[in-house]
Amino acid sequence: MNFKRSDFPEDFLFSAATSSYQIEGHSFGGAGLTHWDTFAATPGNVVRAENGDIACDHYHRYEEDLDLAAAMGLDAYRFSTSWARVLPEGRGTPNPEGLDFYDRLVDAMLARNLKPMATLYHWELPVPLADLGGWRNPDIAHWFAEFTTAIMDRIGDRMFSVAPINEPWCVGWLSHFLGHHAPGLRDIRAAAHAMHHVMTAHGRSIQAMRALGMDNLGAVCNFEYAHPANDTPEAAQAARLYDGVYNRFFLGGLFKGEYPADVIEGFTPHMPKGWEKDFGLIGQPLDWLGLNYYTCKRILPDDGPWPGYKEADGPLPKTQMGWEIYPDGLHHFLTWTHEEYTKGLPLYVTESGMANADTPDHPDQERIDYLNTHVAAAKQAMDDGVPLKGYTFWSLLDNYEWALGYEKRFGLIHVDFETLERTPKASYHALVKALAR
Ligand code: IFM
Repeated sequence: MNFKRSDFPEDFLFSAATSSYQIEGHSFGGAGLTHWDTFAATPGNVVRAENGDIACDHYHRYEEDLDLAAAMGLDAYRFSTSWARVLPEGRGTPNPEGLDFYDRLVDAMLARNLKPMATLYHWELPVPLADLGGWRNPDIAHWFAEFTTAIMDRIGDRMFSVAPINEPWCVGWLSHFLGHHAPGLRDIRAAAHAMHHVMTAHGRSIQAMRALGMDNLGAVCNFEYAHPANDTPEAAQAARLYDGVYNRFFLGGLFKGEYPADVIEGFTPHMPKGWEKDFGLIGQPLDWLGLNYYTCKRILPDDGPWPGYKEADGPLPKTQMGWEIYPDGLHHFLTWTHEEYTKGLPLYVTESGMANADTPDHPDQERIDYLNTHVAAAKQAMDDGVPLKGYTFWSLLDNYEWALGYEKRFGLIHVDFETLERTPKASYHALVKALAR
């Protein structure tokens, strides 16, 4: 690596992230069915119809995985809690095995001096709630607060930090407008409802954790830099709207008490009744904001109904996901978020990384380069005055990349999905050197 720990302040936190459904093995420990189980069981939704039944079997191998995280020199570990593992019916009686698992997992982090950074929801909605409309139903804010209390009542005393929901754009737009993720809807009304309810659920969850006396609570949003694909004013306008839907909608709700006018123009006929009155709930005071960043997009205008844009191919080198590598975007979002929205609130990079078609003995130079250039962009933002407090690599392990199955490898540690053997990649070893004290 071309950075080292001593380039950063003493209290700067390096961490790696995973999420429950992507690594745990959802068939173990009495977890209830999630909408990812039914989505994956529907032909055509997921590559080879793969699901999270076994995943990395982290449920049984978490000690080994946390040993590897600690040996990398990390300060913290960002994980998520599965709603359906804790409350198999989504509400009501908790699954004792689920609560015990997260209890053991958190203690195992603390035993290794890894600060637990939790996310409550990383996309696996219990099916009994999906049957009631899931994120389209306004009651989800109350259901989510019940889940928040159920899990945090058990482990909240040992959290370093908690965010309610990972990547609201994915829960809302990707899953209800683009239909790429569960529940696979392609409907503007469903998307407008889900995008608003994800915000109200965030607010209720923060309230529930404050009621438990918890602090260091934040939110985690994802960002994509939108380049107009050509020099026309139409492409500039299309890119601006892409930025509105992706980047400005959720920050506006959380920090400005409003959604951006260009998005609301398209959403107004489809928003849930009374949405304008919810900003008091949505804008609960936060202690930090997390930014997940991977790539940029090239945007063109498109015929047809709002939003009337489409993606075009871009010229930069791409990862296994087909995503262009654009570290300047990370610098942009850190400085822009700080200046326009959070104005001094601590920021964290809560995910960044790349997928590659790795084998255990791959030289891994592409990932080392990706990490170097993105960490440098974050450091530059700090030097420019952004209060960045930590940087999280996605991901600790190769894992279930949702609709793309197990083929896209984001891990610092290679996982053989036949034998479940873990093999640290060259990027892992480079980080061990960079993060040494
Ligand atoms: O694997 C995902 C993760 O679940 C959320 N953020 C982006 C990652 C890579 O696509």
